[in-house]
Amino acid sequence: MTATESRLEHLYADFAEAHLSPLWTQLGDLMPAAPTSQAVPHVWKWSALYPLAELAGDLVPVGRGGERRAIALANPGLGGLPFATPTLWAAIQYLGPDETAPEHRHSQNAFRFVVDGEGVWTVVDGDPVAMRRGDLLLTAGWQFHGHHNPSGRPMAWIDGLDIPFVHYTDTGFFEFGPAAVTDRTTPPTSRSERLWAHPGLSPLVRHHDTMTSPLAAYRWEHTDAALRAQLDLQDEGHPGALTPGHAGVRYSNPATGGDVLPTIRAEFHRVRAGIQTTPRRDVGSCVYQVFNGTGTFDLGETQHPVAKGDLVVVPSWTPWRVSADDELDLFSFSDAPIVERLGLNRGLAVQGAQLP
Ligand code: 1HN
Repeated sequence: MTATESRLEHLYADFAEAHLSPLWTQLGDLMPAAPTSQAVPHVWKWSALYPLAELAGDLVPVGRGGERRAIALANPGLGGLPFATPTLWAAIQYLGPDETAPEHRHSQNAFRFVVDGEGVWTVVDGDPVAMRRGDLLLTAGWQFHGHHNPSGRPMAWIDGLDIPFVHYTDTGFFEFGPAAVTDRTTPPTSRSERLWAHPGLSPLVRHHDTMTSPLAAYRWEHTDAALRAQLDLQDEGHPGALTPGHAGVRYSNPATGGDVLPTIRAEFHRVRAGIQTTPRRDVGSCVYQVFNGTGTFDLGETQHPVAKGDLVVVPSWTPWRVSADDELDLFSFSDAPIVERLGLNRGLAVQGAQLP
């Protein structure tokens, strides 16, 4: 070893001792030419998830402390962390007959999406919100919420939260509420819908929070009708669908037209039988759940057949597309509001999205 090499070795040892780290050895890792996510494309099959949630229902009580019988998707690329992507948390939650998930609130924003079943009410800041097949239900950060199941049948749904983002930014607070939900009535329509779910009409009430939708429930009848209309209009020769055979809607805040939550975007897509979507790659990560139908997700180099209930993670900058075998209905959520508000968006359709 030359004298210089020996002095360099000491320099690196001194850096480590002093908790310092030289950029020149790490630039490629810290600043790749394009995003290289640690998260990997992955599919969780509903046929595997649901029986495990059912088993947890038999064996694990739900109550104060544990709070929720929710089983999170742990992306195989994220070293065992209970995170679906670097920003998004996703889980299957299961509530048995006559069970209650106690009230609490947290900074993390949350939603539920129901792939099947009904019979649970989620009580959001005292407003009982029925949960039914195809509905998107919101719980914005710091709203008290608990769930109860008076239906006599178990129910499962998916939860999506910005837990990883709040974790990495050290911005989370949490508070317990009552162990029993405050309002156990079971109205078919929440107070938030009675105020806010009239198309094109905003009530003349105070609503100062512009980052969070005041509407707690987006009902399947409306989503389904909007998608059907897009495809019908296309058939009639009018502009409507996104691309031929592919209809899409974004769930929006009726007060602003913006995203439903400050950190999470939610969408629903319908792809006709035999149609393949335009390949894309986007900055930021996304999770899909198959609501109905069968098809194949191409994620980078890999192909994944999917069926009802399956959950698919598309990491940042992964080229992907979907092909529908029969008509394919897809719910999706992403961290796009974070990416867009911070000016980091570089979404690309077609160009750059090379797929085999
Ligand atoms: C939560 O409150 C729910 O309300 C679901 O259903 C998952 C994960 C971590 C912390 C709070 C819910 C959660 C959660």
